[in-house]
Amino acid sequence: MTHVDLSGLLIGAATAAVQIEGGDTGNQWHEFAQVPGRIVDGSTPTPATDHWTRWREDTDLLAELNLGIYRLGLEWSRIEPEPGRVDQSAVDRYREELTELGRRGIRPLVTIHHFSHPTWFEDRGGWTAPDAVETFLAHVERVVTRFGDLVSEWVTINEPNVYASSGFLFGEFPPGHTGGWTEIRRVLNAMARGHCRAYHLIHDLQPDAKVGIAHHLRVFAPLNGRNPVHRLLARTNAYLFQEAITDAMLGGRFPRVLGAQPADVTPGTHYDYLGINYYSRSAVSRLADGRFDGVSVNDLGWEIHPQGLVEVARWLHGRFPGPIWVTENGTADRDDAFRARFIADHLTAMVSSGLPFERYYHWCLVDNWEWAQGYTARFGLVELDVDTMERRVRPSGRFLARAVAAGGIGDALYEEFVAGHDYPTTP
Ligand code: IFM
Repeated sequence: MTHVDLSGLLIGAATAAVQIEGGDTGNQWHEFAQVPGRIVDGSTPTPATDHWTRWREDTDLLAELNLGIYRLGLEWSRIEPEPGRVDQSAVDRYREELTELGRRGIRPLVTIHHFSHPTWFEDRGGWTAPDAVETFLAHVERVVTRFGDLVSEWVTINEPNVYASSGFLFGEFPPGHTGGWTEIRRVLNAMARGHCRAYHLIHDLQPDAKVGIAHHLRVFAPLNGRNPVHRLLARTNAYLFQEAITDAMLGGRFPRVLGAQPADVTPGTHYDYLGINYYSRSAVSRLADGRFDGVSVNDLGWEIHPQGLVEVARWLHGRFPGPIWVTENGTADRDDAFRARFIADHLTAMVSSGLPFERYYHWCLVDNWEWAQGYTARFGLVELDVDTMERRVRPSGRFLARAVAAGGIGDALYEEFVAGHDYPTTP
């Protein structure tokens, strides 16, 4: 069956400040990217997509694509370039953009921490510093008091598990450490405390706010289902990578593996929605990611496994009931060969699941600066010419726009954009 009814879903796009804005030299990614070899194409987050100056054009694109919701980040280092000093011109610039989104009827969901923060915070130890949580909370309060009249939906922290593992185990994110669990635990413990306390702080300031995290969840499957070691490792990876931190952040309950229960966090509900960033499945035979043979993959070699979105959402919802917002889902597809199919397959899986999916934010709007992948991974509904900064809507962008306008994917739309556009597969 090809027809999918999308009338019960709000559909939009998601972005992150450093990945699109360009021109900010005060964040730790700017510094990290200066060292040759860290970013695959040698690029830095300037100019990214130059959204800082081209935001009106990008807002036009959101409207052109019929997207009624938009997830964006506020860059901490722009707002507080030095400890305690607020840059009013940055606040004004963000307010202008948020005001325009409101005028267009595009509802913003604002991320407060998305992998980046000021260099001065990083230099003090970042999330491993003893006062990290208090420093973050001061920033949260600053942001909510300055933007709360324009924003009522917040993501406190994006993908704490990716931030901690990439920055403190794999060395691919700043600070580029390859240590072990001790540092990761400190980071995760601080981020979870920061989120739980921010949840209450935001509600004190804005009782009707909707607050959550954007949690990176993946499927961990044993490479060989009959191998008990693979099965055990798949369980272990899932627990250490995403399950323990879920309990701490959403339930305020810190499993021992994340350190002691903090005195300032009481177990209870710490979310208003379940934010899920979903991309792929891992085939596990060791403590690192692997992949099955003969599966569909994107340009980065990530398995495309739409049903996995339902699987992780069912697990999360079973543990923490609530409305589900897919805060990110998308794929690296430079030639736009299969993105429309990817979107159709994930939306179909969501809608047929019977789970309370309320929103879908596609990652991302315009091809962006993809952290350690630089400009090489193309996730956009809109193609970016990195030399001219020219934007061009891809066919998959037009497909999504038409699906939103029609309230579903009908047979004709499916035939035009999806049929015959198959995924690449591995041998
Ligand atoms: O670009 C990232 C984003 O910042 C966090 N989630 C995954 C995306 C694709 O890799």
